[in-house]
Amino acid sequence: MFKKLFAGAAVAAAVLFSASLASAASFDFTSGTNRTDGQGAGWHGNISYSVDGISVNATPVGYSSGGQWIRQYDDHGLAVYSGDYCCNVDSNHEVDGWIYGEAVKLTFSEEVYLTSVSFTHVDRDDQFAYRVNGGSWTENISIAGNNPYGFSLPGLKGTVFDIAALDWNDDWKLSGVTVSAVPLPPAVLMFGAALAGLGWFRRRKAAA
Ligand SMILES: [Ca+2]
Ligand SMILES: [Ca+2]
Ligand SMILES: [Ca+2]
Repeated sequence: MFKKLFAGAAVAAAVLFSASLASAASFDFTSGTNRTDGQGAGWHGNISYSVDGISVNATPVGYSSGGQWIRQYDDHGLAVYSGDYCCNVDSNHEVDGWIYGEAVKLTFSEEVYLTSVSFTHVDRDDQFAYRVNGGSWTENISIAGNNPYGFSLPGLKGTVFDIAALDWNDDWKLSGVTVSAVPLPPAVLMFGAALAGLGWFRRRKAAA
């Protein structure tokens, strides 16, 4: 009896603990590890990754409605190509601000806290700007000496993050981001604990 009671309490405690622990996920865009779109190398309409149960879909934002592509360069990160097949051709295979500010749009499978972003191909004049859930753009932020760039904790809360090169001389590749899960509200935790308790009670009844 005491053993069972202890087991039930342990289950409830485990549910509480795992649900309230904000798990961090680190997305590395410089390798195919954790990639889930299965498209391999080359330019695509989207590229996706999954880490610790959180997945992200990365899509390109550029100056043409007809020719925006995203690519994962091994050892470098995500880059955007945009062109309209006519007059404007993107000669910079990075995320760049020439003619039109390009961006990598990151859409997560759940609401997260974005805690950091990291870049490669960073020069002294490279900056980035971002927006959350389609809101307004931030001011340009200098990257050099600030890479990876960490947001004030707990991070930026949202589901969709655009990381952009808006200035004409900004060009870089997005090499990774870290996020942490948004902890469940106390009501949900209580409900989870109640369910765990109920499960223990049922098992106990069945055993009797
Ligand atoms: Ca580009
Ligand atoms: Ca700049
Ligand atoms: Ca650069």
